[in-house]
Amino acid sequence: MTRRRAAIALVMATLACLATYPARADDGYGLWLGPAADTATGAEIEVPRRSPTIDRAAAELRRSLPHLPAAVMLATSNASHLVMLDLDTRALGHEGYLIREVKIGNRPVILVTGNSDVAVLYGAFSLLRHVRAGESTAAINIASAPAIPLRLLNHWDNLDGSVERGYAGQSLWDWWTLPDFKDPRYDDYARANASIGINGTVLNNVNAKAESLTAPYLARAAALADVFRPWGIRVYLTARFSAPIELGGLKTADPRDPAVAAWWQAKADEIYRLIPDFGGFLVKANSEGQPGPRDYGASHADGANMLAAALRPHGGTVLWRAFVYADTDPTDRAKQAYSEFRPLDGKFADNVIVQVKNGPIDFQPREPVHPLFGAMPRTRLAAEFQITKEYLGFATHLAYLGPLFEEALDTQTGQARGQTVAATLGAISGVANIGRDRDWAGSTFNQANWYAFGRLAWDPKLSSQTIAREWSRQTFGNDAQVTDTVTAMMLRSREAVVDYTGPFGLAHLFGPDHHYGPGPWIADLKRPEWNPVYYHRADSDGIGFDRTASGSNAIGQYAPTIAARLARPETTPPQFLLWFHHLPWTYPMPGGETLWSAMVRRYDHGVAEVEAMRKQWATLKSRVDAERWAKTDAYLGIQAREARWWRDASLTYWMSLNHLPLPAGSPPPAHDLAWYKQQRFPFAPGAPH
Ligand code: BDP
Repeated sequence: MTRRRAAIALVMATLACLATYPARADDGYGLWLGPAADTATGAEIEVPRRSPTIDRAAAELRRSLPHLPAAVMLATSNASHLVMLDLDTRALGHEGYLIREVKIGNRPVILVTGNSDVAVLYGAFSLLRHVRAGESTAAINIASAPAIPLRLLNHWDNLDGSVERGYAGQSLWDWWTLPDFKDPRYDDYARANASIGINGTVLNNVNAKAESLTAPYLARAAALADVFRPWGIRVYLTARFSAPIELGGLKTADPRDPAVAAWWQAKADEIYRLIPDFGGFLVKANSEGQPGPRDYGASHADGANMLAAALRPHGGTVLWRAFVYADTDPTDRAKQAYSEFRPLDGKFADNVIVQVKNGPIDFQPREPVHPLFGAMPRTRLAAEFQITKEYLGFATHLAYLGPLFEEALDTQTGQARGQTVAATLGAISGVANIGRDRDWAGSTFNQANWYAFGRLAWDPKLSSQTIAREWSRQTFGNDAQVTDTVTAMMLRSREAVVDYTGPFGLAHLFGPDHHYGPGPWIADLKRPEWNPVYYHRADSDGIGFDRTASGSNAIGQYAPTIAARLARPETTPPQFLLWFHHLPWTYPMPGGETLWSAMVRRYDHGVAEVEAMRKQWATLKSRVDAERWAKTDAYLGIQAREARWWRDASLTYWMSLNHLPLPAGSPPPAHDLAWYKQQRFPFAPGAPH
């Protein structure tokens, strides 16, 4: 090739590249906040009174807000400049904000205000969202206050750096180099959380180690708390109930023993000397082998109240988990938390919050809501969701959880007129999906789940669709085709996972321990309720768990109006059919087809949905930066393969029981049942150790 032709070829190749890859590579580190602007943006920001928090709000606007026709003023509502405006900010509470165009000394000013510095910070992030969405600031007037006071991430991070059910690399917290080295990433983490209104973080695993309460680890937690404080984020720790024995050398951890209470009181005092705004303890007690008050014949309320008394002088809170089940109760695992906690309503101290998983079993792709919501009117409750996708395909499957969170939060409890689950909450916790991966969450789309959790925790009335659009625009820019396509993919994604893993309310069909892949045939684990067969109860005649009065009567734990609907399969929402009913394979479904053929159709639909998402994503190749495009594309490939595997393995197994053929047009599974049963995944990520 002559030099000239080579040069032309080079130019052509470059042009082709430019045409295909419009944006520079983006490794996703900037999350929905985008990469840092290279230069100042020109927006005029006025700050009458500075503080570490207000400074952060100002820096945020200086770095990302474009020039606006009016200056932006960041000031708390008590600032002298604002007196003559006579704003009524009482309804905003401590954290709510107001963004309004006002006149100050005859000048138009976009005022961002609230009753505290952190409220102003939240307002600044809200203004950025507004402008990034392409909305005008003329006559802007936005007021917003959080619906739920405590909005927390729960990290299941271990002191050795591993993360239980974590699929985004090692723990962010480098306990080994803390407190001397404060990785700048800790600040970036807090900033991202503040941008969506998260105001607390539990640093360590609910399967807790007592060592996290020793002086060296408390000093490390204090270093993190110092970084998070200006962002309005308080640190919480999990507390191992037997710590007085393990660390204090006591003979017992009985909550009624004064020496035990004194040990916790001294520990709380020690913590607050280091972390004056320490949030409190999260406790998993008498659950899956964790120690707790029941070991001594004391109740959950006895245990929680003893810890609450230690925190009370300092203003701390105990989050006591209701995730309990025991093999001593043979009836139905779905009933156990209610059976143990409902009788304790009114017995918990007022700085105790009982933290209830969104569903009665365990973070399945779909569960009905937990019957405890609305059923403990004299107890503060938290809802616990899993943001990390333990049961929805780990990091690789695209599953937008906005619809899952929304569905639970919007559900009517039936306990009080018009009461939704969201309305019963004093706190909300999300098990974090964050690790040391460059993109934080293991994939770009997993970032959306962190984002959606925070946005819904602030305002449970937001729709998951609105949040998806908002996230897409901030993450990929304002190209309408990208926003529409990404939103459409996101909105179909969770239902696809439900369909290919377990339609119609089937649940807990996952491989043991690691929970990767299908294992509906598993029947030999030690405890009955660890086995998938316990949940689906399939045999040659039918499938599903009878939770009506003729079965475990779990429906009796719901409010009477809800229970009445669940009592009969015809009035049970189809998505929960097999959760509540055991039905013949030939049960006639509403459209006339049999249950079996409807099930197969759903499995097939789940697989087809993933193919559809792949095709949608392919159309964005020239519109999304190459790095994020390629990773998502590869992950969708994994998901397509694994969706097919789930469908094939499940159908093969069901057919081994019901001996029914596949409906016409449904492709035969790729392997026989023995092949699926033989698959082993000893190094699957996230398993506890
Ligand atoms: C289950 C997880 C397990 C957790 C447990 C919990 O498999 O790793 O420890 O929940 O929430 O879903 O305590």
